[in-house]
Amino acid sequence: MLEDRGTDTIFGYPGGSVIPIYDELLDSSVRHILVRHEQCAAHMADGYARAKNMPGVCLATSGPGTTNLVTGIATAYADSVPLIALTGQVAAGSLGLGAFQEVDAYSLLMPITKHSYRVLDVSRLPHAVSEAWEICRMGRKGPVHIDLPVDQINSEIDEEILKEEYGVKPLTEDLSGINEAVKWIRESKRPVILVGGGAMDASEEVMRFAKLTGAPVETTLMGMGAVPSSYGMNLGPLGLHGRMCAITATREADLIISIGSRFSDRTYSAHDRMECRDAKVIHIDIDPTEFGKHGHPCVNILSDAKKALTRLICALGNRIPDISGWKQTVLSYKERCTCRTDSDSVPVSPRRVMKELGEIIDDGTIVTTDVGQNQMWAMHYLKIEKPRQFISSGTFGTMGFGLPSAIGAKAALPDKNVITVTGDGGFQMVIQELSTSVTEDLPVTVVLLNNGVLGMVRQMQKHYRGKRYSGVDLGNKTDFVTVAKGFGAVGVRIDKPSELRDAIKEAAGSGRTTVIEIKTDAEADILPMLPADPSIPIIKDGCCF
Ligand SMILES: Cc1ncc(C[n+]2csc(CCOP(=O)(O)OP(=O)(O)O)c2C)c(N)n1
Repeated sequence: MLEDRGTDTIFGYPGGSVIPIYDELLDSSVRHILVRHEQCAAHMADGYARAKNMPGVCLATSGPGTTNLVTGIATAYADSVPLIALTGQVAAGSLGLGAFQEVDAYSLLMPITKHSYRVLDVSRLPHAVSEAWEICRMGRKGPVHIDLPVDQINSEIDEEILKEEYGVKPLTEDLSGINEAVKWIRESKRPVILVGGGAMDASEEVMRFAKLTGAPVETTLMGMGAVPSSYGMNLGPLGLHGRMCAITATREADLIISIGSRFSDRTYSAHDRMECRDAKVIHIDIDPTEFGKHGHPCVNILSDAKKALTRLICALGNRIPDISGWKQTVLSYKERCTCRTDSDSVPVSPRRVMKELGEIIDDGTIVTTDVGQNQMWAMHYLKIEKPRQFISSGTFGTMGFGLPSAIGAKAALPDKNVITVTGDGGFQMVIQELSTSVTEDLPVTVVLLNNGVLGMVRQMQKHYRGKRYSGVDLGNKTDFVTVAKGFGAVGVRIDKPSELRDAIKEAAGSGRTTVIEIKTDAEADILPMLPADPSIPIIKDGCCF
């Protein structure tokens, strides 16, 4: 059934309870990617799904195989990524008896999936697969779990059952707020458009809306790529480490038009909230549970972003207020928001890495990131022009996401150049997947910012704990070039900024998995940084006005 629906790749790791599935895989067209740790099977399926915009599938055996999937599934759930997680289970008749490798996977995964099926009778399997496929993609996307007791997947199914039709309940929509939204847009003198991950499939409509209203645009981490970085009125990312021009514009706005963003604490901080308390909010979202969290007067439009924007554009017509003064103001903020990225310093400045990397990113490139300073530097400085070109773990902030999600993206779109930006902490959580990348011939380029520390945590200790560094020193003993070679990949060490561009270019064009280890400055901070406590001032440096 998955094959019929277009699944061409499954990321997994076998064990006794899923041997029947592995046996069937031999006779199917589906490619199986054997990972080195199940967490990475879920991250790879996640990267595949984000890059290709179709469900990713991961597969693990019962017990420890299933528990190893948990972080990867939670990551996909938190970022609304469509995934199907198949887990083996002990025989239906042994459930609850503490059989070998039994775990209550259904309960374990229920809070981090949109739905969880336990197939106690194989005749219900087609129903579960068919619904899972629909549920993971419809409305707010997310993972669905199917638990498969081994005796059931070992038994035969009546072919007639496969012909049955299954349906899921249509989505509820409420577009009744459109007229009020139009009124608010026409009254607004200082609107901003906040674009989140929910707008990823509506980038054309977002651009039409942005150009029609002329309102400045800012994105969340998940919204990167939904609006091209090169669009003049794109102020860049909002958030804890966002751009000061976007942060300042939001604070001065009288109307925030949010498209597929959920006002998370990392994007829309207590700092921002304090400053723009009186701003109104037009909130377009497919998930009604996200409405009202921001505490502003609001109009909520419960709908898919594409549909809501099409209606809104039509209802606005050409009666658009003149906001040229506001546009000039925010553009002057944008001009002041410039940072030096050309430093020749050694150890290398992470900003310089982003500058050099940025020069080689084209439409055929996908960038994934890990979590930490490396991720925030990538978000802050890379120019991303297309939807689904930038893949990062937002809400769950999962270290170790970068490399496996890159491998998943490469499996999804083999013609793309896939580059992952990572730190030495996160990379070492999943470093074994270099072996998967090499063995399965899914080459990716790893841009490793090796600062020898858990940089993001260290940065917080530096600023909030008076430089009392605790538990953040990774030491500088690991030779990543040798480790890369040990896995059959290419390893390159960069000490000088001038060597960066050629090294990245060569790696990307080589068709081989390459780790580019760049010794970076542990003292470099990603700024600005907005403290969680709004009474503490924003920490800035020379490039934040
Ligand atoms: C699995 C996991 N454990 C812990 C954290 C908390 N955390 C967030 S960023 C960070 C440091 C990351 O260090 P590194 O990978 O070296 O990247 P850097 O910040 O130096 O770029 C830590 C420990 C996390 N996000 N995920």
